Amino acid sequence: MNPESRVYVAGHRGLVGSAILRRLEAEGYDNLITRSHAGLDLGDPQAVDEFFASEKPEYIFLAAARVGGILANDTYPADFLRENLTIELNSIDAAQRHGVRKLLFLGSSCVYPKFAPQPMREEHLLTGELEPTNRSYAIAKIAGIELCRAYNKQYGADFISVMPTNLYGPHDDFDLQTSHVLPALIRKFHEAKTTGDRSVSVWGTGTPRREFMYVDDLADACVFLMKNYSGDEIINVGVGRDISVEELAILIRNVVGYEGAIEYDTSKPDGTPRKLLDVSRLHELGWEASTPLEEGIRQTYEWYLASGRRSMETKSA
Ligand code: GFB
Repeated sequence: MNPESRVYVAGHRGLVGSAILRRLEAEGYDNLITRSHAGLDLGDPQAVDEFFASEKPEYIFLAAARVGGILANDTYPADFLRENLTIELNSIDAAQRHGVRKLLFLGSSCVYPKFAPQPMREEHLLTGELEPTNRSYAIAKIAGIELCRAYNKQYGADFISVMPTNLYGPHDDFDLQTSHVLPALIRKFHEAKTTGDRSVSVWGTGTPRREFMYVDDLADACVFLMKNYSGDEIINVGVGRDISVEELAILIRNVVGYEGAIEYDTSKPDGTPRKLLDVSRLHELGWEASTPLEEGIRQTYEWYLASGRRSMETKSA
């Protein structure tokens, strides 16, 4: 892959796809191909086929997906399963039939068993029961991994699968019903600071542990792996450290500058007790994350504030 290559970033308006696009643009790629959801429905096999026939992408970052936090996954399992399966099947199959040189598929750390040994190594895939709150999403992502492997084996394709840890950053979803914990807490603390609320509600017990990676680091890792790795083995992408939800809440409260209390709503699920990836395989390949968590949270909070200003400006324009 080089700056002249025809590179399709699927899902370029989302958290991950927008970061990959920024990363490639910064490196001078000038044959980037993108489509909004309205411009191309990846759930429609015929539309996908026509798009591949006309655009002839050589490299694909498959970052299009139905994603969401613990509540959205638990409430809409059929949507998460159906939409992710169809996106993966249509894109991966078309990539093979239209001679795409290489495809990078983005999975998720939730493909690993709920009680996998920590940190979770790539070989722990398919060794135990999944976490029930996101089993449908996880099974769709496991199917994506298997599609890549099967197309490599049967057709000699060069499709790789990358398992990112919990991600955050610019263009994240800040809707409290569908978002992940980090953007949700940025919004909750910011709104409580603005309105003067005496406390903020954090879901669950605060004890679950998660690993958080700034999405620009993930984008860098994806470009690195596209250039430097081929094979059937999945590759974990994370920072190698985790923190509890309680520690995260305190960190975000400090960044936002909120002085009220934190309350735990134990009617909401905790989900997996711990999710930390073993990233030694990625380190051996020669890549490590660089953005410290507090710095990434600051940048995300700044983006959140600016995006609020942008939407106010759009409304008043
Ligand atoms: O980020 P999150 O929604 O997803 O939740 P998962 C992580 C933890 O934060 C859970 C707690 O223990 C939540 O109960 N939490 C506390 C909150 N306050 C909040 C809040 O206001 N909003 C949210 N959303 N959580 C997802 C999977 O699991 O992780 C997906 O459902 C995917 O499939 C994604 O794998 C990366 O880490 O539990």
